[in-house]
Amino acid sequence: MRSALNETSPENIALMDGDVHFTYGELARRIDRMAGGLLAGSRDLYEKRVAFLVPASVDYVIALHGVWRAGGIAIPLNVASTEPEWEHCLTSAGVTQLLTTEATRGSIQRLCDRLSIPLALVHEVATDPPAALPDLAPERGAMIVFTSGTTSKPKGVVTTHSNIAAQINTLIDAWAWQSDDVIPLFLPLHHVHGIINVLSCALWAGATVHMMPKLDLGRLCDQVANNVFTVFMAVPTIFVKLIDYLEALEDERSELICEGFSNMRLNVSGSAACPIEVFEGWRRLTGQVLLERYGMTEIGMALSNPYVGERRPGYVGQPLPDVSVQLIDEAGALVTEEEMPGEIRIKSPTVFREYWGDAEATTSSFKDGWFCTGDIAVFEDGYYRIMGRSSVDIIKSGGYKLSALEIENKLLAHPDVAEVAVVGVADRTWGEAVAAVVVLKGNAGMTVASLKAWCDGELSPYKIPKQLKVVDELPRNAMGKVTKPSLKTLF
Ligand code: MLC
Ligand code: AMP
Repeated sequence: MRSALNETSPENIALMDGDVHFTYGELARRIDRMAGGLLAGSRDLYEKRVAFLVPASVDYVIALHGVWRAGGIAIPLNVASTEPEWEHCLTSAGVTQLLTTEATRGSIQRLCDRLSIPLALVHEVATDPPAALPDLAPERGAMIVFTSGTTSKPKGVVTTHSNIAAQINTLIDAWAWQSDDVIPLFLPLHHVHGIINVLSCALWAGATVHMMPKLDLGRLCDQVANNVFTVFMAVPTIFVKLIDYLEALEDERSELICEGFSNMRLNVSGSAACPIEVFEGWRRLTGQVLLERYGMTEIGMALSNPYVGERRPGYVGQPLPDVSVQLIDEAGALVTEEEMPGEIRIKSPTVFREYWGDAEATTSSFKDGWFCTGDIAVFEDGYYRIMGRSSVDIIKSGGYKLSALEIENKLLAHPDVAEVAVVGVADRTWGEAVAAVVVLKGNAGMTVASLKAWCDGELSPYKIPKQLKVVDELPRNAMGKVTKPSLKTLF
């Protein structure tokens, strides 16, 4: 893979960063200069891990592609994380260099100094590229994305150049990406939805991406009303927020924006279950029939409603090309009958190589060569429907996958907390909201506000509990294990 950047029309606009545009030709030159600077005279970075803390901007793309081009493994960090969270990523992945910007340097400089990781600003690194950049075998590691799971700390998912190429190609074909597409990118750029489905597909197709460092509904809708975009991709929470926003506007303005959405060729929802009310609400307002798809950091996208054909509300469609799907029941047998639930297992060229530095977790996540997703689905009348997850310890809030165990471990460090259990409770906006059930020490008191204040700087804002119940004791089963499903009824 050269660098996953379309090379057929160098004069086409690849990126809009605020009011400034960058053509494909200009971007390719900047990426090569970045690669040259990272190589600093050596021939190849040989999978050296280079992390970057860069907001959505042209610098982000230069950092990501520059590392790829130089043969390193790119590790995009969450700009909203806290120092302990970054420290886990940097140390567990053995990061040896960090790239950042003037705006973000202040928040990570102290950590890099403490960990003795050299830090550089993206624009300072670039030099003249060497005559030859390394030739990259497809099976070489390209990226590590950190994802939460059933373990306390997030795991680093390593994808190869070949995995990334397969993840992009399958979507380009399935959703008919074209070089005249224009898409807004407001999703976080440390997860595959933003990195692969939006940014990488667009840059491979030769399309234009509008980089937005933050979701700003007003500014976004101004551009939608001006018919700037042809494709729109978001998580269900964003469609909920948009529906509320549009319904609160005066009729004339709302109609203009809805027409802008209606004129697009494709609106996609994913990363969490799209409630049928949201699917219907969006169709009522904009006329767009949302295309819902299902994916995961470890596998890219696996199931999708059709681009042409029936998009069924509440369903995630069929396997994408080259993706094989099995449902396995609790007894470990292949589900062969319709309407019988089973765990989704995947075999596909899109499936990741390994969890970085965790051979045991890698091995145990595969059975007979199939990746075990932990998601439960049924197959009904030609379409898959996601029913939930096998683990109560995984919470999906606003599209982010959160580990209840990670949040519990942090809350246990609170001086007044004796015991704690964290669960996800149904929430109209977030899908699931983080809720904590706490047993306090002695006569201590606690409110949601005081808990939130304590969590500030310890946990990324979206992991901080939104609801709290103080109880005398946690309900446990005969084995002494907290019965989490029963806790959800407290809220
Ligand atoms: C923000 N907040 C959240 C939250 N996002 N709370 C819970 N869950 C979330 N996801 C809280 C903040 O802590 C803050 O709380 C308040 O909301 C306002 O913060 P904000 O940053 O201004 O919110 P907003 O910009 O509106 O962010 C909402 C969002 C964002 C939906 C745009 O969460 C988002 O970008 N989510 C997408 C995540 C994603 O891309 N996932 C894909 C993973 S890959 P307070 O208390 O301080 O006011 C994957 C595979 C696949 O899943 O299939 O795609
Ligand atoms: P992540 O680990 O952040 O990549 O999140 C992947 C998880 O998001 C999957 O394992 C599912 O649980 C969930 N997910 C993604 N898309 C959908 C969808 N369309 N419906 C339901 N859950 C989804």
